[in-house]
Amino acid sequence: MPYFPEVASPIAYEGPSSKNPLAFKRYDAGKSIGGKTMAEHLRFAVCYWHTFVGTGQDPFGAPTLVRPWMSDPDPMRRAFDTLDAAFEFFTKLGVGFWCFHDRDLAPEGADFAESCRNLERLVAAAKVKQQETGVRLLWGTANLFSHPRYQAGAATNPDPHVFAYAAAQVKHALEATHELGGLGYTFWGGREGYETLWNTDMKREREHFARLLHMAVDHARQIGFTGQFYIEPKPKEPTKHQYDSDVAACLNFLREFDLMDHLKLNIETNHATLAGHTIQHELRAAREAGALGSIDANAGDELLGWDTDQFPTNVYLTATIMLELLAMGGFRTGGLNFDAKVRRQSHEPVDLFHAHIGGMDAFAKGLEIAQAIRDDGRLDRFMADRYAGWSGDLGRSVAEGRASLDDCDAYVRSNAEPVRHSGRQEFLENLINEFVL
Ligand code: XUL
Ligand code: CO
Repeated sequence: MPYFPEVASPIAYEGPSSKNPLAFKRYDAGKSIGGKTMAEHLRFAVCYWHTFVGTGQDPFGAPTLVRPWMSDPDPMRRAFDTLDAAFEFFTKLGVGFWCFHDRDLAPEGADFAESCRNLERLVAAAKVKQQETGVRLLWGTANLFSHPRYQAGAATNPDPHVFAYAAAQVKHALEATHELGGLGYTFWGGREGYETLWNTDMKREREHFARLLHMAVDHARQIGFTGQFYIEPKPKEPTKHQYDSDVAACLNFLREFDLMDHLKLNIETNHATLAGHTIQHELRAAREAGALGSIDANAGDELLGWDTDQFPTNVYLTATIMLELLAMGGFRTGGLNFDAKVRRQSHEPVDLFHAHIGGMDAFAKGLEIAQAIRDDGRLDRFMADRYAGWSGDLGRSVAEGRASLDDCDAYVRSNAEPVRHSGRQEFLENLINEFVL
């Protein structure tokens, strides 16, 4: 029995004039854009946690989402049913990748050994499904934040016993990821932060967090996992202050603890907003450090100050993201993972299709806009002209470290006042809109 009987397989591209809500209007997987297909550029992934095991529960009310695959009272049978629903969904949607946490895929058992066995059974079943469908694992991760044992953090817990628990869980999640041929492994600092500094040794906790990452890198080497590790910045939620608060904080952390060679960043739109940045800023900061790895594609609500994890529908936003991605030459190991959830009133399974189709179309349009802006060349030329002075004698001698304060003093004395140039912000905003409108 299919879980999504109303959806034909796979969702077809019907073009911009289609009125079929279960068809793509922009995402045409095989269409070539700048030498690569849309599917190759966008590398869409579906997340397991919100999409298949999210319930719609909020602090004010009970679960609302109808999820027929979650109805069996036996947790393991429920997990296998959920796996069936997930792979039916991936295939019908036509995405190439998925992502999971260990505990979304398999339930926690009575003790750690049973939890590990549960995970192994689900991984074996998922491996068969991957072979049957060709869907690949973009990244795996461990849930080190839901269980009460992690209430004071995982790697940053004051108790080394909890650190060891988290490390053991990472070992098995990493091995599961490896077994499934995962292209990456993500660390998001679930509760790696603090509620109050009155009870927190921040220096020690950050050192321990780095230790866990080094242990994971060592274990990967030992088991032959060559996928990319990611760290995912987020400033707050669940803790008041997360140690991986934004891209700059993560880069500093990776440099401080000698991890730059081993981890890149997995950047999420709503986390950027919570950090008081734009996604454009966060992607640019990571890209310029050679550390942009993957993207958790979603959107926040500017009127709400929390992680609403909505599906991205704004093409201005997706165009901005795709401009940064094209500027770095596209994804290598990463992709666009919809770390997003339907609203709790969108309780029917088919709403999952509407949500993902909308997100994929918004990114396909964003890709087309970004490629057109690059092909047009005016934006790049404006930028090159704006900094052209740095190719002259003065600019080069400063940038290359040959000029002293004395040299600058002499230069200024023998030249007239610098000529001011307009930043042309509104002109450039209009230029972008030429392609968006
Ligand atoms: C939490 C979040 C996580 C990570 C994976 O805000 O984004 O789902 O993506 O642990
Ligand atoms: Co995320």
